Amino acid sequence: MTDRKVALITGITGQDGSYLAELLIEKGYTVRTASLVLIILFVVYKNHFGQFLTKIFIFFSFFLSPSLNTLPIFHPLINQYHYYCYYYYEQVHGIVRRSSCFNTGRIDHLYRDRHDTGVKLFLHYGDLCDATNLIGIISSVKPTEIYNLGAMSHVKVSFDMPEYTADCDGVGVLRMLDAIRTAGLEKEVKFYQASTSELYGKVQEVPQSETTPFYPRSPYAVAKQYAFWILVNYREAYGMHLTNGILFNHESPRRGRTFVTRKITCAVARIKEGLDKTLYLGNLDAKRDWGHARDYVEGMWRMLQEDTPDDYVLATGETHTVREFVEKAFAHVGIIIKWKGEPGTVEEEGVDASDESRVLVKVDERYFRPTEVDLLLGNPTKAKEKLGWVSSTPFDELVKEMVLADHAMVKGTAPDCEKLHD
Ligand code: NAP
Ligand code: G4F
Repeated sequence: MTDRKVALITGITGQDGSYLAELLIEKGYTVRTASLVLIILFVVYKNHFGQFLTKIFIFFSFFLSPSLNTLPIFHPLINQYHYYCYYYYEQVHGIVRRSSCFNTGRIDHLYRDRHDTGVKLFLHYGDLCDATNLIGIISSVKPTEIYNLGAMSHVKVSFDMPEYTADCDGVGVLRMLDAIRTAGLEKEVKFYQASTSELYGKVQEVPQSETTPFYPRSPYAVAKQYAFWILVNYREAYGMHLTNGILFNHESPRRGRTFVTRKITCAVARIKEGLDKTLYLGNLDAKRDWGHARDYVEGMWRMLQEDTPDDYVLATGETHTVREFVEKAFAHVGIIIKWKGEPGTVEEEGVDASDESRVLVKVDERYFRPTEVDLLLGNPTKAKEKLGWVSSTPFDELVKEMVLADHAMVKGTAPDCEKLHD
């Protein structure tokens, strides 16, 4: 393994990809740029500073570079002289799918034109279904860490597009692993695979941990199960540093709007502002272990800092129903939901407790799944003990942050990071 730090993220335009790119840039993946620039400056001006001071400085800039890099006083120098060590500046790379309109809304705040100084994020067109393209990108970028977050990630949609889901989410991982081997980087790269709690499906024990048997319940989960095992096989067969992160649901204001949490918080904001009347949902009794995406990308990073690859569950250790999420989200805009009708049927509805003629939530069977995952509850003990990782955003805080963000967006006081609609 090398001490270069060059990360490549597939799925960088998605929720997790955007938080991870932010995290890696924040973590100072440009550390060596700072030290190199400063060394060059001191060597060039050594007569000015004197030999002794220069040697001392070089010594400290190698060993204390992380702290030097974070000092704002050095930022103008780093930006001005970055071309002396351009190589080290190209630290975070992302693969973006070609689209007829911009799909980079979640990372636009990180992206700068390549002709500018101090560029930290580089984007490449690519697709997990195109092996030649993946070999080309991996061979030229020569990453030291790959985070494979790209996927057709919607469970319900996977029933409509099972073959594509298998290709992208299952075989796509095989393509990535073989691209690493083709590029001759199997001893250089640490690889993270975005595995999922959906693998537990029809759960065989509660709570679920790394040792719980899998029982996938959707084409999405079956594809991800192939990905999980091909990774384990390549790890054992070729001694590669490959890690599965079995992540339970994690949400944020950047969550896609067709996932249930964001669908709810968007609707709550629009109903509050009088733009919509009713929110239509499927199974209100499904239970999920919901954390915050920002916490979970920190866990992904920690997994790849380990010397030995392994598989880890990331979860909060708490579970809540969709119904509870709905109640809490409406409560944040001052609306109390009262449930009426036969629970668990399409007859059930949620009305405004202060004006029962206002039907705010209805059940639409269009959102039911052919096979459902009723209960997910993770046991994150291994991640806590080995990585020192814990989920730090409580459920109430997560719901509140999402509602406030969507309310601000609907009122036009905050930007809309993407324009997808359910
Ligand atoms: P997301 O917001 O749906 O993002 C998915 C990303 O994958 C997007 O950047 C998307 O590009 C990209 N993508 C889709 N098809 C691709 C293809 N054929 N080739 C290359 N890229 C492709 O998902 P997320 O919530 O960030 O989740 C990230 C990963 O973690 C996914 O693999 C997901 O299955 C997994 N996961 C998520 C959770 C969760 O609760 N969020 C839990 C467990 C596992 P576009 O922007 O162009 O669509
Ligand atoms: O928000 P969801 O669509 O997420 P789901 O199916 O749990 O999958 C997410 O988490 C997985 C990790 O466990 C990831 F691997 C996956 O990529 C994705 O990020 O649905 C959550 C629950 C389900 O039980 C669903 O049936 O909410 C229920 N639900 C009820 N009404 C609904 C709706 N889900 C959606 N999307 N839309 C509804 O109207």
